[in-house]
Amino acid sequence: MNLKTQVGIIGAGPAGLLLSRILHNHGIENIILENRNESYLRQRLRAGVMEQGTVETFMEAGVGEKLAKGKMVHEGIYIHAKGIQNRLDVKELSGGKEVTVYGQKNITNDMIDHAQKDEIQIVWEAKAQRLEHIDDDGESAIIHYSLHGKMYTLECDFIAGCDGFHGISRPSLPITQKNIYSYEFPYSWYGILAEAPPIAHEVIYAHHPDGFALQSMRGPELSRLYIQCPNGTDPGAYEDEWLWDELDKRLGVTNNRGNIISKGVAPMRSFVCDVMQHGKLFIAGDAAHIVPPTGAKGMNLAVADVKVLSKGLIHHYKDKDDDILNRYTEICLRRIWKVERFSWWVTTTFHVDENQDEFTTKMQEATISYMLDSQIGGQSFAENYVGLPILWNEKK
Ligand code: RFL
Ligand code: PHB
Repeated sequence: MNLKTQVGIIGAGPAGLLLSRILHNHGIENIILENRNESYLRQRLRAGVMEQGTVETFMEAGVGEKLAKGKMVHEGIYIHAKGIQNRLDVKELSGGKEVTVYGQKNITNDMIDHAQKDEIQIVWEAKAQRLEHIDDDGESAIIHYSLHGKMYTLECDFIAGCDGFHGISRPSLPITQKNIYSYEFPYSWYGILAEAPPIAHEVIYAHHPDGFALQSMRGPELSRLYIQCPNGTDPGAYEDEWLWDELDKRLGVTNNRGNIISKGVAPMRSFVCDVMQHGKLFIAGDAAHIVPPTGAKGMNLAVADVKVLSKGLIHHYKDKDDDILNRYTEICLRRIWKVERFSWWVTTTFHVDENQDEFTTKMQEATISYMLDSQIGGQSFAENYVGLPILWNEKK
């Protein structure tokens, strides 16, 4: 079907769904085109930790009733290093802020439910193939998309490219290699979801000679655990027994063991595209940047972009004011680079490279003890962990 709307959104991940909801709340028409089918989106397991500002954004957008009931609030984290279990009081160190554990899968389902209740159009299995008239040429922008083997168009005033790292929006911008900053880490994460009560009520980050490990959760009866593994590891590579023993050793706890219902391997990459807009096209979330998962920032960054983009579009339609839209890339990047730095720093502090020399290990241990022993070291971690503010004003 050929369609027409005000804002055409590509992708129904957290970025696309949230943008759609906020625009809808302000009377701005939008349609989402999503490549995958609905059940795939509803099952996809990913992020877990939300910054305070992310939770507030979902609440303000009116999709937070289940989040308010099901959320697990964390006031601190555990750091297991040199055989000792330490706790960092993030709430105290950040002046009263906290983070929340609530699965990306759950908030995705909540947003899809709301969209369907309010008859916001999500076209499933619709793959955007080509964008036309994205320049300021006085024409409507057009997304050419395929659906069940046929090509159609979505005509719109603006295109929001929320189509993740492998989407078509970023490559449709007039960018060159010079606009791309990328780093591949020499290790990956092996993640499991297990039907077992998490042993610690807050997240444990472990620095261990055999590699990083993390204990998190998705509910009172569901543990989410990760260990560092070599790049290219097969998800079937590790036996359950070996995994539990390795997790216990690295995390310094005796985990509750239960049925492992999911195993997956995630590579680790840092990536920034420093152009996030051109004419009528704006990109947001993983389409524009990737962080390694240590520090839990990917979805939070996507939400921050959407806060800026939605405000810019609301000002455009309601006040004919394009100041924020014009400065979209600049406002977002100011925060993105700091979050990239934090994610890279936590990753390189806690992971052990195969060929790591002893000096590097000592530097990692000193970084961790600085976080634990120094008020300012702890505050610096906590300020980033609970979420940095968006700076709206022009750079002085
Ligand atoms: P998404 O979620 O990738 O959604 C993009 C959507 O676009 C669709 N798409 C297209 N649709 C139509 N036409 C096309 N041509 C299309 N091309 C793509 C895709 O099907 C998809 O549905 O991007 P978005 O919305 O920007 O959201 C980003 C987050 O999903 C991501 O950053 C986080 O999951 C990262 N992440 C974490 N983030 C956190 O904030 N906290 C965490 O605790 C956290 N833990 C994690 C993570 C990511 C992980 N993995 C698997 C990489 C833990 C892991 C293991
Ligand atoms: C998660 O729960 O998936 C998680 C928690 C903390 C992180 C990354 C991921 O740093």
